[in-house]
Amino acid sequence: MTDLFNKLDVIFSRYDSFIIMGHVNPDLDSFGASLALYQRLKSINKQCYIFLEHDCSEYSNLMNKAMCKVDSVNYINSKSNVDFSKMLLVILDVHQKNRLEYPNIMNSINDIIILDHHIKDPKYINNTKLTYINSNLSSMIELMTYYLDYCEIKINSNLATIMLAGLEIDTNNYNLKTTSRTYKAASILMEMGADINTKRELLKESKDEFIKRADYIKNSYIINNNVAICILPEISASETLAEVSDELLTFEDVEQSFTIAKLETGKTGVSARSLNNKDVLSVIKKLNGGGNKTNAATSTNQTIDEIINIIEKNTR
Ligand SMILES: [Mn+2]
Repeated sequence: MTDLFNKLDVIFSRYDSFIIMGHVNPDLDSFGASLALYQRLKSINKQCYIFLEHDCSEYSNLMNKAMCKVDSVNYINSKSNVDFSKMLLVILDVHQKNRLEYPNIMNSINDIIILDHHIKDPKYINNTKLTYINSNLSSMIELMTYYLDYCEIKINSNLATIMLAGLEIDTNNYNLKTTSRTYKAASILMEMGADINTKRELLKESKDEFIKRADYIKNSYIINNNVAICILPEISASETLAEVSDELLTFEDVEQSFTIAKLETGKTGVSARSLNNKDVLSVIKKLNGGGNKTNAATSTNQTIDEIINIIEKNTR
């Protein structure tokens, strides 16, 4: 990674001002990584903004709590009176235009860097100064922790805590894509001052959210011996589908999970997860989706019955 960090530093040295942007519906991985990069750029005296289009009250409860814990960060949105044209846009935790926090920024920006850990989508943003997409990384936090460490940047305890929380969310408590380097990143964050009690407080969810998810899971069922199917009864965010699929895998005898719901786009989303190297990607590909063997998703115009039929036939 030293190679990448050197390259980043060389590119950063050529610009005076920066915008950092994550994906729409920011989470603690994209936000924590943005804050980390912000600290790095501030340490080399750069002008720097984190782009968040909305007020904290419009984001998730978790984001809201995290945003209250950080101070003296310059945020920017599409209404800000700033000339983007000479700035370097650093995109974190996403690499498709339509999934950016503010896709229209692409009309007023020339120079871009992308750092991501998701599986590369054919619709990736091209013509960048640098694109680093490594789907073996657990999270952006993992990458940014090593970058801060490499740059010997000191961060405050609240930021270290937010980053540790982001790492735990993206890995589902060190159950997904976790390697020795992930645990080492957690250890570095602890040394940087992450506080376990504050992190627990930050990650607390409301009882209502818990019960809602438990209700979804209560209505899930098993087909083909080890395949859990869960249909959500309302229009849902794709993040929710992923959470439910992750959770279904924690139950005995479940080796594959498929969560299905109507999305805000009007399409139907399917999030699939598996254990023991069972291949859910081949099923999701039949629904025009993508991902990898153990973690795949799609959004499709097919009906829920058609989708279940395809899952049923292809997981036998
Ligand atoms: Mn992430």
